[in-house]
Amino acid sequence: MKGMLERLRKDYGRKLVALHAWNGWIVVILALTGLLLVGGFWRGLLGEGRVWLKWLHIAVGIASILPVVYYLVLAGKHWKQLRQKPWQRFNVIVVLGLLLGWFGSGVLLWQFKAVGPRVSNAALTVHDLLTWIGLPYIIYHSLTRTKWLKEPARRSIKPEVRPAAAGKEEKPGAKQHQGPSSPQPVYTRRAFIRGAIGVGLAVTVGPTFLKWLGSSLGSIGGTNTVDRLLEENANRLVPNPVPQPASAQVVGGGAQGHFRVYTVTDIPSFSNENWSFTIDGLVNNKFKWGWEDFLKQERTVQVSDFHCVTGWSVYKNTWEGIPLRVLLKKAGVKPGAQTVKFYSGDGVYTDTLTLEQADMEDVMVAVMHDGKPIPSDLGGPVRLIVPKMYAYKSVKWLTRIELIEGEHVGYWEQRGYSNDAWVGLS
Ligand SMILES: Nc1nc2c(c(=O)[nH]1)N[C@H]1C(S)=C(S)[C@@H](COP(=O)(O)O)O[C@H]1N2
Ligand SMILES: [Mo]
Repeated sequence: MKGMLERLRKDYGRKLVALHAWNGWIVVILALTGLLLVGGFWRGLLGEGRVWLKWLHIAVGIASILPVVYYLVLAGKHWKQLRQKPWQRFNVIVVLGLLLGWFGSGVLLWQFKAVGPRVSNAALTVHDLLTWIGLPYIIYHSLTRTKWLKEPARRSIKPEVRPAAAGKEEKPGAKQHQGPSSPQPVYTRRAFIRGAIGVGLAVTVGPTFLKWLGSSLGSIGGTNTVDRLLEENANRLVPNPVPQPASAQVVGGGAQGHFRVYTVTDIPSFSNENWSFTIDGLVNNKFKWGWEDFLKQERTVQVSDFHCVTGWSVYKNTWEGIPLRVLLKKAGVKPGAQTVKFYSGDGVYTDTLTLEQADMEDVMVAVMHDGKPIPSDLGGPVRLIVPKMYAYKSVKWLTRIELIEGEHVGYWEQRGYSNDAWVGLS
């Protein structure tokens, strides 16, 4: 063991440089794949590619621990070397903290099913927070250390090793007049460039960071952005549904957390003219309702949590709608039917439940959230809610339910998501 450590530590300087380069590339890959994954914009474009990207991000993320562990083997010597350089020591601590934090929270996000939503939620917050702080830090760090900045830096630190100065008798006073290569202006230029990069990053990344911070803190405070989404509602369905008392009072006390708007298409918009709700396939009574017919149906109210596989949840949603089992009863499922297939009005997204799953009492065709219509961004006017399963089952803009024989593979399941969507520990 000792011999092995010795061997690992041999050639220490060259190895540190190589480690640093490896680490840099790993961070670049993780940053790019991570930002693509988080950007809602890419969902539809990437499709199946998104699932591959996620696996790449996870695999490289796991591999990222190797250079860290290797560094720790070399760290003792490096640390002593940095005795006189508190800022470099600070930098080492920050980068190690970032890498370990990203790694730990990343493993928890990867294992979302085993750890359950509460842990995933916390891990996602940590992962995001480290990204918003760490990425600008690392970009700043690497930009200010590229060669063109480093060379003058070296000269300014050690002016005595400049070949031009070497061997010459130093005449007092002569050094002050060496023009642009004298230490003072070089330092100023470096400081200026660093400052400019810092300001540039603050301006570009800052607003997104503040927005994220605002919404995370907002969700802790119990407010969320649903009201804002409702103001921007693209749907034009009249009249508005009249909430049941439990819904109007928001018996759940108001949703906690905020929805990330996920869609694989453009957000569709509906009006009384182009919206309808159909049940067909293997049923005795097919029907197709317009908006006013839909509103005539009896509705119930439930309070339930909503979990996405990517780590975020919204707790204590007060949903109002028609229980799916009631609709299926009304339609009269024929004996040959095995699968309930849900179609989105976006024309692309589908998902399924087995008949047995569809019979769970909290599966709901929802039309209101916290006493208000569901905004178009969140799947309104009518979306499916399957509280006991991850939210990719909760089809937005639900317009059709078909009873079929055999199986159908839903949109994300076709692209690698598990058919088993049960939420684990809660
Ligand atoms: N039509 C449609 N329904 C959908 C999706 C989608 O992209 N299109 N995404 C699913 C996923 S993965 C999640 S997490 C939730 C997100 O719901 P939200 O956008 O209201 O937050 O909707 C689900 N239903
Ligand atoms: Mo999701």
